Amino acid sequence: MLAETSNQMKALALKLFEINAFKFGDFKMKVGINSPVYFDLRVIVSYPDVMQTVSDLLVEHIKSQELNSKHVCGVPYTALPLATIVSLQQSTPMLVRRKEAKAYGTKKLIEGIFNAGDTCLIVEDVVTSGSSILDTVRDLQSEGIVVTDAVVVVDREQGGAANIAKHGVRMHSLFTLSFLLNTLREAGRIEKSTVDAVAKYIASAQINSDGSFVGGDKANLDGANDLVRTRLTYETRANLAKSPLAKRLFNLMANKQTNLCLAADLTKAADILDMAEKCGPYICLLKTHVDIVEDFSDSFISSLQTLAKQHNFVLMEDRKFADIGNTVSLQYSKGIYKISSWADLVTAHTLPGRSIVQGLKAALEGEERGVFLLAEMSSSGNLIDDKYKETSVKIATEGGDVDFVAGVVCQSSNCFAFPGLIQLTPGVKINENVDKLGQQYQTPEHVVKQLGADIAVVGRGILQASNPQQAAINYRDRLWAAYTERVAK
Ligand code: 5BU
Repeated sequence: MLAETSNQMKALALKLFEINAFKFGDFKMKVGINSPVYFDLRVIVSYPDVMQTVSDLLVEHIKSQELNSKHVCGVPYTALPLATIVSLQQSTPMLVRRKEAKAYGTKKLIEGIFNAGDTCLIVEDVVTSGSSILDTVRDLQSEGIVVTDAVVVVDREQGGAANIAKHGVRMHSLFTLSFLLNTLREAGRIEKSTVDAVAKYIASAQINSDGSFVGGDKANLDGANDLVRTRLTYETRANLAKSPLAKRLFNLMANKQTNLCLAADLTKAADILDMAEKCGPYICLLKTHVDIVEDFSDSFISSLQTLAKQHNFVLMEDRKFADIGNTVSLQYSKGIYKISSWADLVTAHTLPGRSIVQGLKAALEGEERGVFLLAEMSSSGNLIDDKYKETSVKIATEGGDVDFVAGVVCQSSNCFAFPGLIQLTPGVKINENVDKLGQQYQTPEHVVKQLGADIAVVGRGILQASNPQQAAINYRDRLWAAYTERVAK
């Protein structure tokens, strides 16, 4: 590879990681097991510059490998736009494979003009077992078209090349998973433990073209679970986070050794400041409900910010925004509280849909901020069901705003898989199970070890203790011990 191309490839690898075209974590795969790496190259259609670079490199690859053919055909659907650009750049006519033959009319499987005996180059985005390529090859061959080569963007190195070679098709990949891992490692974007976990998984998860595993032993997949979110340290997760605020908070938690959030639900500014002063050294996050403060003032906020700096904790306004984008944008930045001017983090419901995230982001003027999206609540009888929860997590992990989403407020470890997000869990108290108004409590150990909390929110457990500072120390110690036990397993 030429040095210039090699640099271009490395830059593209980093860019693909940045735009979430691939992620590390614990993901369910089509073949029925979990994988520590997940590719979604569908996102590149939203980044014309990335699309351009990928297709330029594909064309260069086709030329250097002398893959001359009469037609090109993309494997539906992700590779279709790529195949279109390759076709345009090379003036090679395209063929389009229908995934389902039309129920009416001509029942054609392949659209485009061709003759039996014509050659066709396959274009594909990501190859795992190679079965999608083989489906396309089969349909082309049934029309008499000759297929000998496929260019692909990423080879996951799980046996796809060998599988398609058995059917007489050579695979030419732009990237291998190993190259991507090494490039990210070199650039300091992932840790060695991530590289090792993925490498271990790839070595043991070789797949036949029918989707079965080589050796047939699904239970023995080394590394498949090594990137489970709750087993990773906060340091590791800081490196995997897409949101700058999540990165900052993970690092702060690791350095300060605390995963305690104080819910400072008091109604006098002086009381909140007093509590922040006493508990500051033991918390990573101080959470406010600023609309319950009776004597709110700008000087209260500046004092709170000074304490946050002095004791190194992050500020979260638990506003639970829930309106249309335009309204939340105003609620976030205007009015008496001007939340966006001081709160590092806010919370929001996903009820209005993805536009809530865009609305909040639109209010910012360059400040580094983040949002936690609610996927579950701790109150008994709340109306959130599994579908709502799943969609909330999708909003948090997919789309163009993932750099703004720092975490998810939820009550269970299986709520989301991506280790770069922080799980915030309220409803924590040592000596009580419920309050009189529907709040349900769990112990510090239970929320961290069983429910997957990364940060536990404690309000009245500390605020109403006879010695709040001692209570904060106690909660901090128990929560941190539970976390260290969790990651040591
Ligand atoms: P408590 O005093 O520890 O019960 O306070 C819990 C805090 O967490 C309080 O500020 C709530 O508004 C907040 N909270 C919650 O309790 N349950 C939830 O599901 C969500 C937030 Br979301």
